[in-house]
Amino acid sequence: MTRLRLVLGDQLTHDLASLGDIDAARDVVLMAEVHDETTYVPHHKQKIVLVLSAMRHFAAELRAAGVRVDYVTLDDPGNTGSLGGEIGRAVARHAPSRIVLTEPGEWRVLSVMRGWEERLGIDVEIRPDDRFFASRARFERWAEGRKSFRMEFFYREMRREHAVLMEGDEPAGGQWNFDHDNRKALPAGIAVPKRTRFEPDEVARGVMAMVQQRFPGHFGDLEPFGWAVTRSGALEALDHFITVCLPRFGDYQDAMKSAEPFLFHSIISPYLNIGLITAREVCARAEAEWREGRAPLNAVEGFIRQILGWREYVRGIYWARMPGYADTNALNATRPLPGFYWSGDTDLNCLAQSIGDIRRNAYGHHIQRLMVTGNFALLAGIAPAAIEAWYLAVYADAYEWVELPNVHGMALFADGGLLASKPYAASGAYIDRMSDYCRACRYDPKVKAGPKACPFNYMYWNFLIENQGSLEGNQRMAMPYRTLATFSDARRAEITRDAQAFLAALGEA
Ligand code: FAD
Ligand code: DLZ
Ligand code: SF4
Repeated sequence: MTRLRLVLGDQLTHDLASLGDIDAARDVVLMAEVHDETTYVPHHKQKIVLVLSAMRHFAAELRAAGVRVDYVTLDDPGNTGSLGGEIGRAVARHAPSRIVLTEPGEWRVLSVMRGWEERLGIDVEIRPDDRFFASRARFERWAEGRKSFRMEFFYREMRREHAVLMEGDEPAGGQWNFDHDNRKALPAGIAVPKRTRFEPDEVARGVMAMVQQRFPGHFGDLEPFGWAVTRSGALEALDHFITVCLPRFGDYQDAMKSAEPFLFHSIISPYLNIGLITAREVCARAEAEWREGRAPLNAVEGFIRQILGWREYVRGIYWARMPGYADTNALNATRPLPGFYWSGDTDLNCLAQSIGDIRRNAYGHHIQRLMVTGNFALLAGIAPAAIEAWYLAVYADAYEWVELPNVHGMALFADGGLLASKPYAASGAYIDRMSDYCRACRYDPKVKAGPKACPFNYMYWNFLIENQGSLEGNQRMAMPYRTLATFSDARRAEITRDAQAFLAALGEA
């Protein structure tokens, strides 16, 4: 009997669980481009081009391997616009005995899929997504009984369990974490490598024309489009990172520079998140570089920690805490999202540069996300749901399972400290230390009050004053609160006055 196997746009992996035992003679793979998935947020145009082009290539690869693929394009006249509608039409076309799925990356999609069995009257089998090191059940076992989750302890268990960077029972180099060697500012004159970008092939050009015509109002520049849209292209990009950038990844992981959007970062998250390359193969490649003496341990450990640690950990939190996770708002933040998050039109140069990079590339690196756009949203008290919808739209790698914990937990502290032990709040001094943005800004990071003062400075202290009740008891916030206690009443009043004037003007931006 025919089994209908659905492959979603972020499941483009040939050994995907739902393709595992495929019978090429009888089974049918369904892939569908649908309006609902392309518009649930105004995705960056490049993200839509990447996903749909990669889907089309993946379908062609399956067909070349002898698999029957039923592929529905966005402009198919019968397209119902939803995954549920397309699975229903495919059931009518193929009369399968069962539907086989791999669990999707988002709660929103899983909750719809759970209703398919009853609606369609046939068996629906949902298989765990085994492309991650830790299954959802494995993370839940680790999390059970813990009041707060700390990535570092989870990461150590993952290192041991998967024998990554281990020497017997001990971590390679005698320590689990080499962060004290990392996170330097970028030295003047350092050459930043030119990155592998890809000319759009015929498939991508076709999708670009369709996206331009159908989604002109979506965020971001369509061109130049430089993403790989096949596994072989993604492997080429990975290879360039591993051989050219990895040795300095750790050192300059937190640095920011105008007109250098990628620095020494890997730029592989869009490929990892749609399955063109897998976390296991990326970690294995990085570890081999260290073992063969081509990259230092601080760089390789730092890089592997992002994937085997952070990426797995945020996914675990997402599934352990959804659907309620998104609804918490520990700091009662309610301000609407300022319009400049979409336009980039602001005189705060760090924000203008970071948002400009995203508009051009559908990419921003971690510190831009956390310490510029995220830090501003935290200090300004932007409503979590408003800023989360922005983060989900603007990056080529954005999927809720990874976006939400990073924004809600790490950047906004909206979960009250489940994920991060303290808010990542910082004044202009941090951005000045880690970037060249302040040099070309009309504000001055060294000025604390008045029209020339960097808004991050008074917003930082205003944030501490406004959230004193919630944050003062946090051990890791003791130092800034001790400093705040030394401020005179006049200084506190000045902070409040400057912050309120700035925030009031934001409402008009
Ligand atoms: P590198 O800096 O080269 O890191 C290597 C890999 O490690 C990344 O490709 C990614 O797979 C993984 N990684 C690193 N940090 C994290 C992290 N905190 N959580 C999960 N994986 C991580 N990542 C996404 O993939 N999608 C998102 O929507 C997303 N939203 C974010 C929002 C905020 C506010 C913050 C602070 C971080 C977010 N991240 C997100 C995590 C991280 O910033 C990106 O994965 C990274 O910048 C992608 O660029 P890269 O591939 O060059 O990463
Ligand atoms: C992101 C995305 C987009 C833009 N379009 C599609 C699509 O047309 N068809 C599809 O199957 N998947 C698409 N995706 C990926 C899905 O949004 C993703 O599978 C879910 O969000 C679950 O992670
Ligand atoms: Fe950003 Fe302040 Fe620096 Fe301007 S001075 S770039 S607003 S941190």
